[in-house]
Amino acid sequence: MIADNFIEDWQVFLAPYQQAVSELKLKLKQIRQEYQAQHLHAPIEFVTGRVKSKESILEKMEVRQIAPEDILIGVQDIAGIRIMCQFVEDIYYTADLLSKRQDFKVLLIRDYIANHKPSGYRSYHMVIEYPVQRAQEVIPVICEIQIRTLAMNFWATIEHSLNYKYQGKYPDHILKRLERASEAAFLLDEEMSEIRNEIQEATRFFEKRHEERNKE
Ligand code: 0O2
Repeated sequence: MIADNFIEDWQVFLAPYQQAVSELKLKLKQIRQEYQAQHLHAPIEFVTGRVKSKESILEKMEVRQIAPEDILIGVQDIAGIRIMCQFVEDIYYTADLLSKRQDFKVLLIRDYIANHKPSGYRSYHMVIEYPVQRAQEVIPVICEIQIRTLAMNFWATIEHSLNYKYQGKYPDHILKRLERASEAAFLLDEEMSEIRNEIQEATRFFEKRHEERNKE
């Protein structure tokens, strides 16, 4: 493992990333609440976030041969936000909302939905620069936002766990199953998109009923 002493104090180094993740999670969850309050289809289903551990950062640097001085450009997902959506259309709608925000700048986009990775991975990645207000300074923090459907997330979560075991060197039968599962997730998204108007109407009806019942 690569030595960790090129960062003087990891806790201090990671603190702005932690703040960025907490603030962004709160702000993005707010989008869902805004749509729900107006009885509109919410483009965001749920939001999660995490800060990469020191060990995981060092491991990525080692695997990708990233020099210590390149950590900030080389590891862009130290702060990671994941947005889950019901439909593929919601992903692009959400990406558009995010690209128009005033509180961060989008640096680059990797669209693994239009072009999935060879692994079968599909997701929409946005690398942003988010200014974190600390006590005495503003620190621009790089953060990766992944936007995906529930089906894409299901596949990626399973594949990620399997990857721990096989380190990307899957036996043929597993590789084949993963490819088929990725294709199945793609078809599921397509089918759901076809009936999305009905689903959205049903959701609105259910939420309204739920609200009325709570008032009684
Ligand atoms: P974690 O935090 O445990 O999820 P790049 O390949 O550098 O051009 P990319 O894909 O944006 O661009 O960056 P990178 O570093 O390859 O991947 C960043 C994150 O995207 C990963 O984080 C995963 O969350 C997700 N990801 C990318 N490719 C795959 C894939 O093939 N399968 C799955 N399951 N997830 C993927 P980490 O580093 O895995 O850590």
